[in-house]
Amino acid sequence: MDQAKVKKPEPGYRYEFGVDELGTMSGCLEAHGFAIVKDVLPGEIVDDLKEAVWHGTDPDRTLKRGESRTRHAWVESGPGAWSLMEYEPFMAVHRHLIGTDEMTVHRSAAIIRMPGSQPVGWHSDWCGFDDGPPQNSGDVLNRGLWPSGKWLYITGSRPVHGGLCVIEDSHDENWEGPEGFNMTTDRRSFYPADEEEHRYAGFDIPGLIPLFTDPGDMIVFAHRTYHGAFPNTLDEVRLSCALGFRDRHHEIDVPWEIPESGRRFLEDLPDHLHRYVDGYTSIDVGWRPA
Ligand SMILES: O=C(O)CCC(=O)C(=O)O
Ligand SMILES: [Fe+2]
Repeated sequence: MDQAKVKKPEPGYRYEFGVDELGTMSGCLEAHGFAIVKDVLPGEIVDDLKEAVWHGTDPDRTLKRGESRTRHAWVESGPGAWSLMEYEPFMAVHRHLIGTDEMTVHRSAAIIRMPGSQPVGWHSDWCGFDDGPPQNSGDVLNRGLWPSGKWLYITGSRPVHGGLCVIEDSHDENWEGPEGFNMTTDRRSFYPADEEEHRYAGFDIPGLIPLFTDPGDMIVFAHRTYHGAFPNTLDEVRLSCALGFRDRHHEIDVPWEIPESGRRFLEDLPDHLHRYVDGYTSIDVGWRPA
């Protein structure tokens, strides 16, 4: 597929909103499973975040062409990441999405995708299709019903640059996969009906919405929404990060010890931001049941 030919979609409804249109933004999120909030961050903050993504994810700049790396619990990497909580217009979007100002940091991540990096196969981040005993950290943290994706693509999202895409309406409980595709056994992904089960990573899918965003925009999607990312075909590094919250009254009893970097974060975080870490769980992505 020639990614350069992929056009910005016109699905017949509005999915881009200003920071002063959060009510209609939520309407789109509820109806179609995704929305874009335009210009949440000014250029200076975007520039600081680029530094913070490198610092938290690949401080020695060792990544090579074709590689990608994800830093989990990126908020723990230092002031460059956590000071995002001091930027009120950003926090206002989160208060709106979570429905309260009593929020605690839930999950955060930063991703670097080098030129030539591979696509991200289709998946839902939600782990609530199965409600059995948790098998990994995702089963512990990703079974909530609040919006899962709250991404900042701080080098912009474009198909040629490893941009994000979603499938419209795929957040619906009764969604059975795109036409011509079967759901995987775990329901976290889908694959062409005439192939063996796997996580599909192609982009010829009915309902596909390739997202085109500017560096200060926020991409929001619902907990079940299926999404994937194009390969990065440009000679420019793709950077993205996310810092998400949950209602602090939604307590999560985690089976792991808070790792060292999480303990240091809680110690170093300035007092005025402590209101956002009541019940903070950090993450141990290697955790498995005994
Ligand atoms: O890198 C991307 O664009 C998508 C990442 C993603 O969906 C994830 O980390 O769950
Ligand atoms: Fe995802």
